[in-house]
Amino acid sequence: MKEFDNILVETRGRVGLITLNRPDAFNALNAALLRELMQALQAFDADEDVGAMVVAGNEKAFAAGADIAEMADATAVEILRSGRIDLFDAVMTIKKPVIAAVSGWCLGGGCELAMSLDMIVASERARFGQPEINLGVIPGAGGTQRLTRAVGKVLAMEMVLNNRHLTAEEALHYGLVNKVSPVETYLEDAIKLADQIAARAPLAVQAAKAMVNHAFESHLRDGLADERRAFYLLFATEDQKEGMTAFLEKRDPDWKGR
Ligand code: CO8
Repeated sequence: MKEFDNILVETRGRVGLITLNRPDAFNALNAALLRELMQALQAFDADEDVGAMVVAGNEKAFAAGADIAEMADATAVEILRSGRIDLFDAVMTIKKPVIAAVSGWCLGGGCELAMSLDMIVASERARFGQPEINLGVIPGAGGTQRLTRAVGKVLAMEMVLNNRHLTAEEALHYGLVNKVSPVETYLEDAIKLADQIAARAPLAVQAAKAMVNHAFESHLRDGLADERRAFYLLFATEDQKEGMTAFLEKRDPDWKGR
């Protein structure tokens, strides 16, 4: 993959690892970083040797939000035309699972980015918040919507209206994160989780991700009908035959992604 200015990219086995790399600004999400992040996610999504991805920051910050210096003087029309927020929407087009590995500050657009990915492994030092109210604005990339679905109305209200932060343990308690790990191991734990998923039947993993996400956007009856169609369709894959045969033959399956 090509070199980037604001992110680092590498593979660990079948896991694509993207590290946000603006440490001097707590990984504040400027437009260039967001564009590079999307390019890297899309490149890994298209790479058959990658089964899942991890997006990480560093120990002090996953990301402290959108880059305030870049936005401070913008007009409404400039912000609209810049397409920055559209880059968050583009994350939703990624088919393979993406796990956020979060330590330190995970604020504003950083929290919105983590929530727009599929799972979150947090270090014990992670702090989640939507502090936009302090800047005279509100979350603009899903904070009022995804946070409310994740933690419920009253806590989301407190976080968005009054800048209440969540510790990692609180985030686990309220269902915002999957797991809290020591700061020394959170990244490896996120990669391990991604690695386990990357070893599973690829087409079934992608269908499963799509259907869980679908649950947020559809009525139950429509979601159930779409899930059933995806289930039927997987019987057209070689991996379904292999998975069920391997179970009956009491051996490990050999997934082909076909
Ligand atoms: N944008 C730009 N620079 C930042 C940001 C940021 N979000 N956060 C930190 N920095 C910079 C600081 O300016 C400072 O730079 P310098 O050393 O050059 O002065 C450096 O990072 C270190 O920051 P501090 O000195 O403030 O460090 P502290 O340890 O005292 O505080 C905090 C750390 C608490 C993280 C503090 O920096 C802070 O409150 N940051 C801002 C958090 C915030 O308000 N985030 C929300 C931003 S708005 C947003 O995300 C809206 C998203 C909408 C959609 C997305 C569109 C792209």
